[in-house]
Amino acid sequence: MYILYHYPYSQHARRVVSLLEAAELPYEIRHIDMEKQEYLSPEYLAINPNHQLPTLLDGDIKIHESNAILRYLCFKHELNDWYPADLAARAGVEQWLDWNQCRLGPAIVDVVLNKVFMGEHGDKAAVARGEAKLKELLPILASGLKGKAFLASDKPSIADLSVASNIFHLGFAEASPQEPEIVSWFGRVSALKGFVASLPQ
Ligand SMILES: N[C@@H](CCC(=O)N[C@@H](CS)C(=O)NCC(=O)O)C(=O)O
Repeated sequence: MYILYHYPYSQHARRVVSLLEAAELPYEIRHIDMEKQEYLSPEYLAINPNHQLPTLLDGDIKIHESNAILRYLCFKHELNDWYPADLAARAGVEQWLDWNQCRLGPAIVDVVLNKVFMGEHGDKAAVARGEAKLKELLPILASGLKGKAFLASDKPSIADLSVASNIFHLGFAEASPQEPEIVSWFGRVSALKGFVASLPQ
């Protein structure tokens, strides 16, 4: 039984739930209330000194970094549909996983954290910076999806779960992308039962 330190409004934690649910892996949620700053508690810092969600425990193995957790689960359970062995498809999965962390993710955090979750304490300059970045990045995602059902092949992969968790997050700021390729791809990911099960109630 896996233990997942989780908060439903964490896009990083939700992507792990998407895969656990899709692959029907047994897990138990340990809810960390971010509003109450439980991620800064000494108990949680002993589990993840980065004070971030998610963290996955598999017996003595403790993993932080959401995409690393996705890869770990795929390796361990040979989830080859979600993490294809074919070199070209694998390269696509890796590319979009890293792009999501390094490029898209920070822009999404700038916008959603500061516009929505920080309320009146939000940093308006960060919102503007994030919005400007999204103007550059969303067309890149749209162009990557041109003529394709999913990011790396004709089947959904962990890259789709990872990127879609961020695209869903933009909805909180009423900033969902309007590019037709992203809209139709997001519709396909939104029909996946694991993705549906990860959404906050
Ligand atoms: N690179 C990390 C980012 C995790 C992350 O930023 N989690 C947020 C919640 S969505 C968090 O815990 N933030 C609190 C903090 O950074 O102190 C991952 O992919 O797991």
